[in-house]
Amino acid sequence: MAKSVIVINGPNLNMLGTREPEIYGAVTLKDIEARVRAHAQQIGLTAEFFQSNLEGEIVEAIQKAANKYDGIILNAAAYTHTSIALMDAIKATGVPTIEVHLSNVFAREPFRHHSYISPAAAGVICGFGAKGYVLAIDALADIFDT
Ligand code: CA2
Repeated sequence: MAKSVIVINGPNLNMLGTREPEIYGAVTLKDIEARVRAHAQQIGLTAEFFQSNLEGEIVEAIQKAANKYDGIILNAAAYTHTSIALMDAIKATGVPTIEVHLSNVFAREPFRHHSYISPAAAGVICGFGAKGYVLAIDALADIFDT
């Protein structure tokens, strides 16, 4: 059976393409989903998508992934820098998780340089815009194959 991936996006990412294109690009979340779905299919994976502005809903989505998906791609947005709950959820599921950020968080304000997600993640991709999600699919495919 094809390995499956859930792509989880956090707060405000539903507004992509409408504001701050100089930081986050002009693509919408729907565009990103279409690109990721197409690439996943090309390499024999399936991808599903979830976005929420609420921390608890994201915790629940990560918990539910434990018995349903083989990998997680997570852009926790601002919760990256604040949420011990998300870190604990990722550790508890044991599902390989790739942390993605559209922007290069290390070239931005110091408060964006710390991530609670990174210690629980298999790897981190940042600064490549929407392409980062596609790279994360390839990273998970490599993990699945090893
Ligand atoms: O670069 C990323 O992907 C971030 O996760 C985006 C978060 C930010 O808090 C992180 O430090 C880095 C912010 C997402 C906000 O998304 C917007 C989209 C359109 C318009 C305004 C905000």
